[in-house]
Amino acid sequence: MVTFLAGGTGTPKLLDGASAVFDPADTTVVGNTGDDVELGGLLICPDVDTVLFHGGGVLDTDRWWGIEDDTTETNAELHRLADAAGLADGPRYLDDETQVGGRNIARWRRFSGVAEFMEIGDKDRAVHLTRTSLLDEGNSLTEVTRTLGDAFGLSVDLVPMSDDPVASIVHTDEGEMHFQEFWVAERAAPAVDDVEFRGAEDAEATSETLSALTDPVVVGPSNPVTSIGPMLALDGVEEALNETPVVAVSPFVEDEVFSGPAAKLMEATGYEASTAGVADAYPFADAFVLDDGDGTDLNRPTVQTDTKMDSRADAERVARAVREAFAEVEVA
Ligand code: FO1
Ligand code: CA
Repeated sequence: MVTFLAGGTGTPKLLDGASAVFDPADTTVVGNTGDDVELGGLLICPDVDTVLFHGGGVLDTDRWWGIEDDTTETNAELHRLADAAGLADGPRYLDDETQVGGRNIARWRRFSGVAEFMEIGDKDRAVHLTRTSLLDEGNSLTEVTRTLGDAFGLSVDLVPMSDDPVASIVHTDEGEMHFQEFWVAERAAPAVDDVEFRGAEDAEATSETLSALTDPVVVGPSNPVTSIGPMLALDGVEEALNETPVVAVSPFVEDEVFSGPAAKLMEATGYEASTAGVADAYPFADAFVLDDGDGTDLNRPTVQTDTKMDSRADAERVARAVREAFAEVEVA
């Protein structure tokens, strides 16, 4: 049995090769939900969906989000309508805290659908519609994710970290904003002061998540702040990681990051933007997989390989290095 903690791009890339090394039937993937937003009344779970679409063989692997060859007619029409009506473009937050059905709507991640600021593909939207409707019928996000996993023919067990809303809020020189506003609308341009996981104190890790954390855990090369941070902010998660073997794959080669805003967000939250900073953020990690070109001395067992992943063969190589790292901490 093995459990992967998954954020946006790095860990799904690793999962692409992991099935050759770890039996998918014995693999659980815990998805970050700190990036989730409600947009035009639909709940979007980008990190969970990347794993879902990847497992279903339909992920757009140029962008590593959304469905390949999806159309965007509804999104384009939303922009056309808003423009014709003279409505301003850009993210529009909703302020009320209405409870709808079983869905715990939280205002700090709620956006109106006017001029939809994230590009939601037409097939992608069908997933959000189905998810939101099943939540409104009273199902938990865990149950809905299992249903969608079956629909996409997933061979791994995919679970959201929590059924409760948590939102990664980025505090910037232009005010506080949701991670999706920072990343998609602002292209990560504002200077960052801090990152907050709003709702995390009141949110519970699901029992499925806590039970998966009794197995050996792989922290993929995801963003330590916005992909893994929301999970670590939940009660019981770090404690569980302290009790089980953990191998982390660095998303850096020394101080060079592979993709995304990790460096900026790490510096803002008090970590060095480097492999050494990742090791500081993961005190529970028992061993690391580092790139061949990464000479960081971590005082913890390390296995080195080429960690750049552009193909399934690359991902398999990194997954084999993960297995070797587990051997270093005496877990088969
Ligand atoms: N990323 C973008 O840069 N622009 C988008 O318009 C966009 C839309 C989008 C829609 C659905 C989805 O699941 C993901 C989407 N992403 C988009 C990716 C997302 O913003 C982040 O890359 C992930 O949250 C990172 O973990
Ligand atoms: Ca540990």
